[in-house]
Amino acid sequence: MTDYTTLFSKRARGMKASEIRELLKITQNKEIISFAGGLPSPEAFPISDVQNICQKVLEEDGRTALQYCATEGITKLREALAKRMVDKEGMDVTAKNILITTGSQQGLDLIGKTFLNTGDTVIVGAPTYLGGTNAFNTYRAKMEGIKLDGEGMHPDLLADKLRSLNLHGSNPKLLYIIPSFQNPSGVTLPESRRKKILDIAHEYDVLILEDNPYSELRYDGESIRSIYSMDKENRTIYLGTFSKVLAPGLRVAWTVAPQELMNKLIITKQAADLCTSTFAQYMAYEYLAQGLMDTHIEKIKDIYRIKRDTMLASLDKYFPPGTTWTKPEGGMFIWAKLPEEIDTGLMIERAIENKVAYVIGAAFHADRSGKNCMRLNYTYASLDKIDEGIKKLADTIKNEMDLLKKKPETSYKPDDDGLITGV
Ligand code: PMP
Ligand code: G9A
Repeated sequence: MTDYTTLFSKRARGMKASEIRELLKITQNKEIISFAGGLPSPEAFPISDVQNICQKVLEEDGRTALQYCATEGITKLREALAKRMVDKEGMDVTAKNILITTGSQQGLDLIGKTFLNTGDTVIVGAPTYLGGTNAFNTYRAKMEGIKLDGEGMHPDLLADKLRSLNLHGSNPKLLYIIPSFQNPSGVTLPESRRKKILDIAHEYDVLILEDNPYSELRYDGESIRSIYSMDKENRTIYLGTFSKVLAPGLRVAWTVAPQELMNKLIITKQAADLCTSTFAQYMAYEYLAQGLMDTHIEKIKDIYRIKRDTMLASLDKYFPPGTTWTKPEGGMFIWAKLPEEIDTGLMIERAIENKVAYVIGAAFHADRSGKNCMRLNYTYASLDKIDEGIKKLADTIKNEMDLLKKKPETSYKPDDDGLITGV
């Protein structure tokens, strides 16, 4: 065999490596201060609680916890999550609406596999989570990006886009939304926009995929109801995960869907992995049942709030004129916009040489725009490294500006469009 590429499916040929996953390998080098991956703070992992639970699960339920389980997941975890969705997100759901998945990344893939044909259109934010676009891309969908402002997707822009696509004979199937503390921008959709977006989805008969890993990580302000809880027409599918609030290594997440869809999603998952790790599900259940989840979330919120404030203060202190950034009320990310002539994709090499990393803006745009932008994660780096890392990054940007031999004050167009990407 010399040329395997001729054997690859069209689907596999179109698949691209995730820039986040690739960077993760580089940032494992301890010398590099990483603002790249959206990783929780490793110092905050509740290791001894997990150890105690592990012991309990093995002693009391070892024979079932180490066995295969139903594809939809273990009943007591589905029940506990349904109750949590009712209490925390105001959803009208029971265990029958919950499918346990291996990370919400699997939820994204299962939804792509279940709904998307080659050439179908998915509406996404510009920027949006690249794991989402990668999942939809696997099923050869077309992505249509809608620029975001400081409050996420503007319903008018969404309506305009759907109208013009309709005129051209395209009826998008899916609208992918990360409503709270969006990855990568950190911005949050206000309740009024959520309602309008639902109305528009109704008008154009589009399914909404509400991906919500971050809403419980709110550091200021009031929480906002989920889109799923406002939906009277069963057109929303919701993704939740333990990854950001407990530990991504557990790989336990859940998809909430109208019952009519459940059977199909379960069949799709059967072919993917039979079931999510039974053992990990028992662990997640015990963590919830012992009431440890809420205490842990309060603890990490206190840690992350300080980290966010530290990063914002360091950005104020060091970033040069002509740069702007979002000020998120929660989640894990700040989105920074640099002068237009800077390409963060080219600058990343210099940043890594300077021992600091971020994710490049183009990675979060289906059309590879957003070249002058970057995503900064503030939860992973230790508190004492955040200031040092932002200083290194600011120095990298200033050098880049010098290299381009342009003065930021004269070359940069002021950010008066309210959009968080490009001009
Ligand atoms: N969706 C979003 C918006 C995310 O940020 C992430 C992780 N960064 C995921 C899905 C996937 O998370 P997991 O598979 O660990 O649940
Ligand atoms: O490690 C991953 O791929 C999960 C993190 C996602 C992100 O950085 O957004």
